[in-house]
Amino acid sequence: MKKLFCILAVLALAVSLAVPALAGEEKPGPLHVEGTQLVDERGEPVQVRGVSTHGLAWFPQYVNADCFRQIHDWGADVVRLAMYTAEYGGYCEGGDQQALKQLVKDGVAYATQAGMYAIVDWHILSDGDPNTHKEEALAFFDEMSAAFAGQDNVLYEICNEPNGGTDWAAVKAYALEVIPVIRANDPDAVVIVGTPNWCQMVDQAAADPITEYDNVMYALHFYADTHRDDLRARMEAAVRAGLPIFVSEFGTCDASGNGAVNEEQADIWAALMDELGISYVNWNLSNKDESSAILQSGCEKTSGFTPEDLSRSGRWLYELLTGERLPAETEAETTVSAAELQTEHEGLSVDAALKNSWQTDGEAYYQYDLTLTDTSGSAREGWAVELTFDGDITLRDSWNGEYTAEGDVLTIRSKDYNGAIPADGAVTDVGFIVSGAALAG
Ligand code: IDC
Repeated sequence: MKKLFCILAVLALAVSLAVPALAGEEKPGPLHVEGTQLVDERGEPVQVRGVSTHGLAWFPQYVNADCFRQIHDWGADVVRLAMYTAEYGGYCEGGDQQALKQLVKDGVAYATQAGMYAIVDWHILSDGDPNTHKEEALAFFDEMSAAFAGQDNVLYEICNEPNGGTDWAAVKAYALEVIPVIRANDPDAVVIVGTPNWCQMVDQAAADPITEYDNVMYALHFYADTHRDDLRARMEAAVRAGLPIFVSEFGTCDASGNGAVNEEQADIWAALMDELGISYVNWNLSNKDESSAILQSGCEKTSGFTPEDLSRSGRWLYELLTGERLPAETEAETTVSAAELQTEHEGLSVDAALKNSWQTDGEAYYQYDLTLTDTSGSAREGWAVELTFDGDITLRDSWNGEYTAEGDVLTIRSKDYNGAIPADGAVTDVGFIVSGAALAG
């Protein structure tokens, strides 16, 4: 079992993310696809960059005029409106369809006011094959494309991430039914089509692209801490083979949407997308307690964000979009260290809660409490867990375990009095204090 967690304490900053007056509120003009490239009305290559909402049903509060304007002021040209179709409260599985459609319409209106493009995203996920809810998709896109027919700034993403063995033939067949419905209302709109295996198999689309319609692009999605050279090579090869790619979703962390933020890999991806002129959209605009969220989980604001409101992922995105560095010196980002926590036994879940943290003499101190819970359904005698930190640590205090600290790894073994864990039972009151170098962000 493997669990990742990040420990991040950011001290408040008095600086506000007030925005440079950028290009102004220029009206975004129509986009077309020429060869592999998105182009503007003059046929000049354009690259649009921006951010995706989280699920509209769960985080509707960020669909507001001030929020979208601020994102635009950071340099974003596009907002993706992610409407889940299946997951809890999804459009096709019990969600409030009227409310969700209204959020999409409001989102498009706010994006328009802010001078941005909007992507209407039919966010399939656990419903792996877009044909599962094809009838609802046809009706939805008919209604949406009729509503936005007169607008140049709306793009349609007709199936977020085909997965679960759905092949390109099935996705293509679906696209060939949905595209004409959109075209009937909005003849020139750019349509983004998902590709198999969570939008990684762009090679399959490149081998058999849609030739019946123009202005079609193909989605590639990546998560920087999971997908690296292999997927970059596949993206590049597909572009060389003539496929127009739109990275309509990517994360700076791992594919779960959580885990460690990998700025280094994210930078490599951004450089390649820039080089190839590929447009991209970052996941996600929310304060959910997960590392892909661009806002700190404690931030309750829905606009007017300041640097301390941004998560590590948010800071990366802000710097990328604005081309500015956020002030680091006052920030004392006392990371300890994204720690990786592993147990030696299958079926033992480890919850490490950060109870306290402080700094003394340039060292950052962290106090944790662990709860070990059996999930295997069988009793065990004795346990051991291993935590790997970002940097070397020194063990300062510990209780109710045998501890060994070596380099960046802390190993904890049971004492004879707390080694037994009954089936589905738990051990608590295991804890420690470690210190490490405090890193300036
Ligand atoms: C994740 C969210 C998470 C949510 C989950 C729902 O970050 O909060 O609980 O969906 O199942 C994708 C998907 C996107 C995922 C994201 C991270 O398009 O919906 O969001 N991800 O797992 N593809 C690859 C990663």
